[in-house]
Amino acid sequence: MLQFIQCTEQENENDRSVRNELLAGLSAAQAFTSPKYLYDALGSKLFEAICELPEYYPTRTEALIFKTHGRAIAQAIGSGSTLIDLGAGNCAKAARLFPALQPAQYVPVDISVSFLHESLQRLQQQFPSIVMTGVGLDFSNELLLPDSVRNEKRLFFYPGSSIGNFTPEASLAFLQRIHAACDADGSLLIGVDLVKDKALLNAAYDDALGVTAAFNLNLLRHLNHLLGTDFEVRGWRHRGFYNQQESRIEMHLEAATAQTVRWPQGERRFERGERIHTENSYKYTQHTFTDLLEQAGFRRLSCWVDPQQWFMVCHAHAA
Ligand code: AVJ
Repeated sequence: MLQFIQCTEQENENDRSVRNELLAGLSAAQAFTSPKYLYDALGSKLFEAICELPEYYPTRTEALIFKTHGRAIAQAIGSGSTLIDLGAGNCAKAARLFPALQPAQYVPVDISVSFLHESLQRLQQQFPSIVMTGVGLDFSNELLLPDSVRNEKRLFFYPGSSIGNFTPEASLAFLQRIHAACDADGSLLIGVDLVKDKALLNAAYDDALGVTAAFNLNLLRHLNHLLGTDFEVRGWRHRGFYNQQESRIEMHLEAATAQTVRWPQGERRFERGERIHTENSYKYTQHTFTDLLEQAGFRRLSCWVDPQQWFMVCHAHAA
């Protein structure tokens, strides 16, 4: 059985609240934008390219953990789960777990259900015995799943260290919402990037080919499209570095020269060197992250790391 449900309004280009939120951020003394605007069609492709870079270890390291510990992970989870894939995209990471996990229902969730159509049609042919329910939902603020998502044995899947985009406080709130969406038999399978040598972190977010720079700079093209701003991409530089104090990677766009950016209802002057903060990617120690899971109400944790201890995958029961 295959079903698609669009829950939240899809963000369209003239959405007032999106405009207001973005323009408020751009007009702030310290200009900022939400990292979700990095992912237009080209941005999503550039992120896929990032995942192939030798410097960008998270994707490959997480995959290694799933490969090495797949049996133990499947054993901790058991079969017949309702696999809820948060930010599923092309559904590839979850699909690799199907043979070992044998879920009863697969529920990929993404902002737009249209992202899920093709991949899910194909997956349903490959795994006809799994009920598949594609859900279009912006789960960053609220996690209200449609009724056709079974309550039994929910397994929330949140790989790739996407949790790193939230501040630790927002992460706790997000994990609490997942916990609340679980019955006593529910659980969470989550990937998180770990604190490591600063040089490795800096290289992963400022690669030699400049793919991460292109990914970050592409935001300006996306903003021009969304807001009618007149950003000149060549007038900006990518900055990506580890902030040890805050335990996070920061990405910024830095004005190479003083300039004024205009849009239909306003403008903003940027001095040379002034920045727009475009992303945070928090890094955890094994201990601070398992603490956070327990604070959110999760119990009976099993965690796996790669030999270099660069990345961690945790399974945690709701009760
Ligand atoms: C998709 C949020 C996990 O933080 O590593 C990669 C995004 N930004 N390179 C990350 C990203 C720059 C990525 N996450």
